[in-house]
Amino acid sequence: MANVDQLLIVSALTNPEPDLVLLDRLLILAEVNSLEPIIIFNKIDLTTEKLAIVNEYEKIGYDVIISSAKTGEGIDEIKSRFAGKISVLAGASGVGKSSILNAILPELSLKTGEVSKKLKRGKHTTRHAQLLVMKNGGLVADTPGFSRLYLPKDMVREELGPLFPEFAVRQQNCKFSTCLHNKEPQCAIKKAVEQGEIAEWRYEHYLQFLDEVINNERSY
Ligand SMILES: Nc1nc2c(ncn2[C@@H]2O[C@H](COP(=O)(O)OP(=O)(O)OP(=O)(O)O)[C@@H](O)[C@H]2O)c(=O)[nH]1
Ligand SMILES: [Mg+2]
Ligand SMILES: [Zn+2]
Repeated sequence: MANVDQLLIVSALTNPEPDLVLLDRLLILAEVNSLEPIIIFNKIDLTTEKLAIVNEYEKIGYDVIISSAKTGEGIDEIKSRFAGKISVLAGASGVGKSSILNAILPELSLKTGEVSKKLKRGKHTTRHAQLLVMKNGGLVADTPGFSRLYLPKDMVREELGPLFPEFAVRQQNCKFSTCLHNKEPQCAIKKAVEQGEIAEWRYEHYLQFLDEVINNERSY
């Protein structure tokens, strides 16, 4: 889709469980494509157990909104972000993308579907991306949920670290300017992970993505 301004990355706090690998991939995708990322943690009516995750992304500096399509919490906030912009909602199936849009504009009557109790996943209710006109002049695309997403094939290893904002502000303290925060000694990123300043899962995802990027480099 051309001329998209912002990517609203929707995750449920539970049912389905948050997929933080997918979230971190989408954050990178937004950054690489110069889209403003906004993280929405939906279904706050179901649990308050996962607030540490929310805090972590806020601490990094991301724009985070907590919402419930059911109680209406955070819905006005999301609505206000649509004004005058082209937005895309993305995230796993069943997290509530279509439900959030219905909460903002009930006339949309978008089809929603229950999360499978057995598989603990959404049922891929939205089948095609759909561009919707909001009353405040925004255009929003509802998209089908997905769980697999690859990093851009032309990315090179040095590009990855700076796309993690909490790495970007620390990497000048690594001993080597070319540090990939992997096996190198005196790495400021690894130190920050050990000291609990950077979330372990963010660092683990970084290493996983680094592997992927290095494999892509070989086949490119
Ligand atoms: N309790 C609760 N349920 C919600 C909330 N948002 C959505 N749901 C429910 O979660 C299920 C999935 O919602 P959808 O809106 O279809 O999810 P989706 O992200 O559009 O899913 P796909 O179209 O498959 O990608 C439905 O049963 C909704 O009623 C919420 O904030 N709280
Ligand atoms: Mg949907
Ligand atoms: Zn380093």
